[in-house]
Amino acid sequence: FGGLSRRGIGTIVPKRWRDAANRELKGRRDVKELWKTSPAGVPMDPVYSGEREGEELPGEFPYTRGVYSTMYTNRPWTIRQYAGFATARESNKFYKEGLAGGVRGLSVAFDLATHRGYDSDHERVTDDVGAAGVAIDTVEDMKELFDGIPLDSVSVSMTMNGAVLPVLAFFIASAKEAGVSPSSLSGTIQNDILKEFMVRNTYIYPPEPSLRIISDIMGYCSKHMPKFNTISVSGYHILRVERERTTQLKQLYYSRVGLQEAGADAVTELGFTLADGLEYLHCAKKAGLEIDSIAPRCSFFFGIGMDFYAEVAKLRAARRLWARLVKENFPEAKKTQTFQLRTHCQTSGYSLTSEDPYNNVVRTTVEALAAVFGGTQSLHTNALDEAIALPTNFSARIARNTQLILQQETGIPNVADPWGGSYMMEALTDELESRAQVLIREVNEFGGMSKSIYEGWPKRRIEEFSARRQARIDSGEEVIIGVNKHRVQDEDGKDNSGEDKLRSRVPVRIVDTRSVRSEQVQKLKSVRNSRNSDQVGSALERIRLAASGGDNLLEACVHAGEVRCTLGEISSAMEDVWGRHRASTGLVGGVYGQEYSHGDEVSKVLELTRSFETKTGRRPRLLVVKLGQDGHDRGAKIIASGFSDLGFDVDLGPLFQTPAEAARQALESDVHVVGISSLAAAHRTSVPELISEVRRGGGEDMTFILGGVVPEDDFAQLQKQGVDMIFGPGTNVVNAAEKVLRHLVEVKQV
Ligand code: DCA
Repeated sequence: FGGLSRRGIGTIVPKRWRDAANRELKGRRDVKELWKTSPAGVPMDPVYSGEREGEELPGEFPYTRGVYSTMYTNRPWTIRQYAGFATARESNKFYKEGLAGGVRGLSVAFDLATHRGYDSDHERVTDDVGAAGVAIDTVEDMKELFDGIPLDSVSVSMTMNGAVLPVLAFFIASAKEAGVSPSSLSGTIQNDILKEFMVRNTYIYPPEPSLRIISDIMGYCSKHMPKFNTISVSGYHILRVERERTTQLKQLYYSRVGLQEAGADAVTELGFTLADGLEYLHCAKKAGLEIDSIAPRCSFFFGIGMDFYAEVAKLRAARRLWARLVKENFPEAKKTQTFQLRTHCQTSGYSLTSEDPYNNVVRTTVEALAAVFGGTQSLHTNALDEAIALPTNFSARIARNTQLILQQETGIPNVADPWGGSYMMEALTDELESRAQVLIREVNEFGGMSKSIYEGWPKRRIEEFSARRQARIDSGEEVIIGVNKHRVQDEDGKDNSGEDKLRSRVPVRIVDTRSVRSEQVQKLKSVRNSRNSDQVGSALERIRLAASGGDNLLEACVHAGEVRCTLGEISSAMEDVWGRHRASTGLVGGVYGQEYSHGDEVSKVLELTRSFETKTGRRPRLLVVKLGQDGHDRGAKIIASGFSDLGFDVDLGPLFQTPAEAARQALESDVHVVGISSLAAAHRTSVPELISEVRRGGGEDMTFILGGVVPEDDFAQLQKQGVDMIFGPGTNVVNAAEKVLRHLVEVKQV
């Protein structure tokens, strides 16, 4: 065997690594097969080491170099593309095409109605059904979603946090009906409610019962579903929430929470995510569960942005820090897997631009490389059009092929942790680890993550950072090619003003939410007509009792699913006991103005707002609203705090408003401008509805501005319906404020 270790090309593969690799291979392969050659024929070892006493190798505690000894040399990462839209039938077709094209695991995106626990026929979700993900109302939908897909061999991840109980229950019940027992199901449920309170807002219940749900799921799965990951503690959203587009669901736009120093945003993501993870383990322990029965099925989810080296180091630091934290916090832990941080990664939605969108292929490739060099277990690569709409078949294929090319053409999977031993990478890993530790200490001083979240400081910190970063991008300090530098028009030598025209046109997928909704309403009717109402009544009563204490909630929900209770019924049975959580809306002030480096532009806008006030007797007043069930409010908050720093009097509407509720608020506050932030395709129906409600109520002169993810093809229609200005991702807040002021004065003659 010795001949396979080649002194002379830099390393000897230590015997202890070969022994560990053999254990991992479980006799299924000969370890010699892990020695490969590069695509051009250069021989390569599966691992390289510095031949130093006591040095850490891949697969060894604290897992800096990877959770497996063999890593991709034995099994490459899972290509897991997040997808889902319209009906279960259409999504099923999309999944099957993906699997046939090389996707290895599924990842389901649900629509916002499902996330928030509403059936498709509920009055609050008229525009949300099937828009940002697939609509699921009953077990029947879930059966259709996985029809013909072998659930005992394909692992399924589901991004669900609010309505996590009915969704997981429907998954279990539908698998059982397809002949697959819960014990054979592999996959992951996101189930990370703390970050919903921090950033994404798709919660339903208050924090305390929400945490109880997590423990109940962990308890049920540790007994009945040993292969299923019960949580995916998610940093992705923490890091990049701002340009959120929920479309493809994954909340595609995540704010780049930027600290000032390079790499510091990775620290925020790392610190808060690991602190969340610890909190969940503590809760489960408090609920009587053993650490070694739950922690091995606790997984993570990180976003990977353009800060290449820092992102690689982030994953290495995450594993090391997690292993050490678990050891420190749970001295009783024994199982190896308890200490191992296994993670999914997604390339950053925030880094995608709607301007010059083919650049996004390059960005995604670079980010995918960072995830792979960092040792991710599973990866989603974004499609090039995700800053504009849901991926088309074409863009989804390119995204998937990006990973296939990395796996099959480059030789990258030939080596475990190729960066191990690099002076730079090891130093960066140490740096990120120690900075994240400081943040985690701060959380501990506050009494843990739940307490910190109730106090609101992590959210404020994230919002401050994202306002700062937006200011840096707007002032050009942070370069985004095609957005604040080398814009398409710049190269043509034309005027830079007509922002909307700059976007290169790409074909977009449009979901006809009206027809999805009417199909779902029909399906709901037929389920309701064919079930036994006594069974339904007693199943829902059992859930209420379980919610008041007692039975395992997931067990009660599986039963409810089986007798065809709907998602909305199950959710509201728990709401009867716990109520629905309402978040307060607050603004961070002063941050944008301070950070924006072109003081002269800010002064110019402030001058305009002052002269507006002198002339009209009050400051220009703006109401920022979000309509429907889209809870991604980072963009709305940045606009609100940016405009406020520029002299506007800003109101921020509560989340989840209907058009009528938003119109009432606009009229009561007598605002000059209503700014609607739309990331989940609500603009086509909700926006015109809001405008006509305002007009009907007497607000004939009100100005309407729309921001977020709006395909260019919709611009003309929206303008006809009364939208005065449309600002897409990448809009400079100072320029937008100036345009709005000029519009008020010159067009509306306020
Ligand atoms: N040698 C031996 N076995 C290996 C190796 C290797 N080099 N690499 C992986 N495996 C095994 C694992 O042990 C695992 O087996 P198990 O199920 O018996 O434990 C199996 O292969 C699958 O590998 P894993 O690394 O767990 O990868 P995934 O199944 O893709 O899971 C994970 C990744 C992050 C843990 C999961 O939570 C996930 O898929 N998350 C996705 C979340 C998501 O999609 N979010 C969307 C927003």
